[in-house]
Amino acid sequence: MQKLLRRTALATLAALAFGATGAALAQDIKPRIIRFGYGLNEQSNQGRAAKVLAEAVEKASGGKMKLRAIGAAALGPDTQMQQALVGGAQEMMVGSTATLVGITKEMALWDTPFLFNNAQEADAVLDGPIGQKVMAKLQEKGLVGLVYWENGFRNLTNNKRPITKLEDMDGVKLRVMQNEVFLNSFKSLGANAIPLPFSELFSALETKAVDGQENPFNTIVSSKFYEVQKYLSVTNHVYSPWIVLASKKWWDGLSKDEQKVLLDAAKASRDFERKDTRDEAAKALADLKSKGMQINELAPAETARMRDKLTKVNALVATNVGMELWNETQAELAKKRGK
Ligand code: TK8
Repeated sequence: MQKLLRRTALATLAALAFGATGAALAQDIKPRIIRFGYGLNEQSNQGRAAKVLAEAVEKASGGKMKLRAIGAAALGPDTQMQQALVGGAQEMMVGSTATLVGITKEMALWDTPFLFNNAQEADAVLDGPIGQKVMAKLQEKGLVGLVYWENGFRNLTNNKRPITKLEDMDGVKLRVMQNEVFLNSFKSLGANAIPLPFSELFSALETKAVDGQENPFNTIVSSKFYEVQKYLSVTNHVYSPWIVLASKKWWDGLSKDEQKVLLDAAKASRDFERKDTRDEAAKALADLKSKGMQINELAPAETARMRDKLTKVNALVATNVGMELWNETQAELAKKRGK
């Protein structure tokens, strides 16, 4: 009986495996090499998810579509890759929505300080109608958005002093993303905000060209910022998504089957990435402490003061993304919060 069961199970597995390849064979899928660029290194949440994406594409296409994940900004910083996608010189990438604002202004919505209170709100809005509407705007500009990944809630590191109150930000030379809202946010908090591409950040910290930076725990770990930064202040001042993009020029030449392979694989990578990122973030503080960082959490009253200062930039975001989208987002969040 045991044996019989095992044989049936094996036969089923074989049928499934054959079915999968059979289906891939029957589909309209051509051999393709896909260059997929990203900014962090291979041993990061971004790198791990890129690998999962590559495997999913390979499997679903019966080995015909090969996604080459190229990390550490070897294909250039986010903005350079975006241009390569628009021009059709590169097929795919993952990067920050914040650096996309120059192409699609609606992406600035995600730069709103303290927009989301937790990851569940972020998932719901990003994967829901609002996130999809913002993503669809990319098409007019030569890009196709597939899914949002989690970069995460951002926190401050620096070498000057622990940030325990608003005034501690005074004059801190802080690297920010190349993005107007981030630049304005940190200026209004009193920092000396300096926009730089991520690929230049580690050496800017190392050479003390800047005092600090802000990124989620995961990146502080994977990019080894703890080697060149003393203080970590937990502010959670904004949630940053990453977005998986394809060149529209290239995408429009794919068959429906090929597009489906990529979209399904992108969704699988998203689900993996969010879980992996959250698991890692939950352990990161202990990890960073053991690596010698001095960590402090901002007192609620100080967070409130920071929040207060930052509401100034909300008007800027609203103007950039359009009042309609802004109001719709606020209404959606109010509904989710039961207000
Ligand atoms: C990686 C960047 C990074 C972002 C930044 O390419 O620039 O600080 O948080 O994740 O997109």
